[in-house]
Amino acid sequence: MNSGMTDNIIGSDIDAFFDRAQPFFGLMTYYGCALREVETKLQVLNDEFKLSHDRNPIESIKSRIKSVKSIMKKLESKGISLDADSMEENISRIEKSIFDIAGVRVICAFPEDIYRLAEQLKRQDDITLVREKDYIRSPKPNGYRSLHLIVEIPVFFSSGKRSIKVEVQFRTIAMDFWASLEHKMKYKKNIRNQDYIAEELLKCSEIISGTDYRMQEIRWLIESAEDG
Ligand code: 0O2
Repeated sequence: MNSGMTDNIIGSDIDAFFDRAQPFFGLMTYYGCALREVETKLQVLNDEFKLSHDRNPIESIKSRIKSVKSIMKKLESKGISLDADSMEENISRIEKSIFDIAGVRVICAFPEDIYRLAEQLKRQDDITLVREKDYIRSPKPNGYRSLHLIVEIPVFFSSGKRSIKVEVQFRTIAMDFWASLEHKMKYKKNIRNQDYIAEELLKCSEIISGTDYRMQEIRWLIESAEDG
């Protein structure tokens, strides 16, 4: 009997929690839909390029919705606090301050493919460019290289149209390899030789960049040899 009572209390708490969190789950669903729209656009560009150039500029596409924990950490790092009483207010703060809730990572073989695809995406008339950070032309001091676009895309729901922001990161296979190793180091605590590892990573980033451009030149040589 007692346990029945407890179950009811827990049950009502769970219902109350989900009722309050519903707008947040709704928001995450909207971001998931926007992510699929951007992915489709990139896949269309990839297929079209293959028709005329007989190769795919995109090696792979990885998409993710930022976890609640990462959203909370990012809010904290930006000094933004949430309001315990207003979910609507919290959602508005999250939407205004975090632009990478929906993220698409586009891995290309060659740097020129990155810029071509980014231009083709930006040119589409339903896409609005919100922000562009070119860490390929201006790498971060640690050696991080990637082209980041924040784009806004309209998504049509039964209730009407919503403009949703998506972060698109473009990088080469080599830049992606570097970023995933460097990302691991960030989350490891008490690493010995941290300075040495950081120096090595910086050196590798420069080597990788040089190799990316040399490989691109080799491809041009092969293609021009074919034409002649
Ligand atoms: P996760 O786990 O990938 O989601 P902002 O607050 O958005 O205005 P921010 O976040 O500095 O400014 O934007 P920026 O510079 O465009 O970087 C956002 C994302 O790029 C990061 O997301 C990483 O995915 C990636 N990134 C940026 N700098 C580095 C870096 O030095 N190393 C690696 N490995 N990745 C980097 P999150 O939210 O940090 O993480």
